[in-house]
Amino acid sequence: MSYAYLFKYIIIGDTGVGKSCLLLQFTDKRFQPVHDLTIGVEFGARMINIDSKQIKLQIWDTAGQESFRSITRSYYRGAAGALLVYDITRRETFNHLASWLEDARQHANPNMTIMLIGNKSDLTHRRAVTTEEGEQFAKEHGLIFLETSARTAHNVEDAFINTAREIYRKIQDGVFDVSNESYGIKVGYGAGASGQPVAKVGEEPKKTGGCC
Ligand SMILES: Nc1nc2c(ncn2[C@@H]2O[C@H](COP(=O)(O)OP(=O)(O)O)[C@@H](O)[C@H]2O)c(=O)[nH]1
Ligand SMILES: [Mg+2]
Repeated sequence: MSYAYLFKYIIIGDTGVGKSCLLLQFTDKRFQPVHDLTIGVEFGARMINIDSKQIKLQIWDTAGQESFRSITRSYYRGAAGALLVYDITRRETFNHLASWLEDARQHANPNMTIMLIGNKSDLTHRRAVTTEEGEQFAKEHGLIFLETSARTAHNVEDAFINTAREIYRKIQDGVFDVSNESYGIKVGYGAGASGQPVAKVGEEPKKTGGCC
């Protein structure tokens, strides 16, 4: 299926916070209580619509364990968006956010959009991190924030779609050189009848050589 843009996302955060479940809920609209541990990196894709444009999200789901951190790092570079996930019932996953952000800042492009997600919002009786703490952390670090439940699907669509809206807004504002795929954005064909690339917005002259 044709698209106006393709955005690459990466999902990061500690093991067990629900990264794979969030991806499955978004791509397949189902919750799988027992999910195999993600080994290395897996990916899913789904088409969404923003501003009457078809946008394909290509989402890379990473393993949270320290032993896979170096593999994960190599995926930051080509990502336009990141979902940084913690588990509202496990405070240590919230405490580790700073180290995940440090990794992202070091390895990703500086304009990558980061959505902070407090997952497992259905487990209210086991909550260990308040919504206000999540909001505060997001505000301090310039992130967008939502609490989600991969189990009930609460806010899962919004988490992925709001991130895409923000990336789309940055394209409109000319923040990215969209001809440079290392930003995690690909301009597609087909939304227009003319067969021309749909987006010319924010395009800059093509860079030669080097990266990023
Ligand atoms: N109650 C509840 N459990 C969840 C939710 N998301 C994930 N889980 C559970 O948390 C565990 C870890 O999920 P998984 O997606 O494998 O975590 P990952 O290691 O971050 O990919 C699994 O047992 C899931 O069933 C959620 O929103 N609510
Ligand atoms: Mg996983």
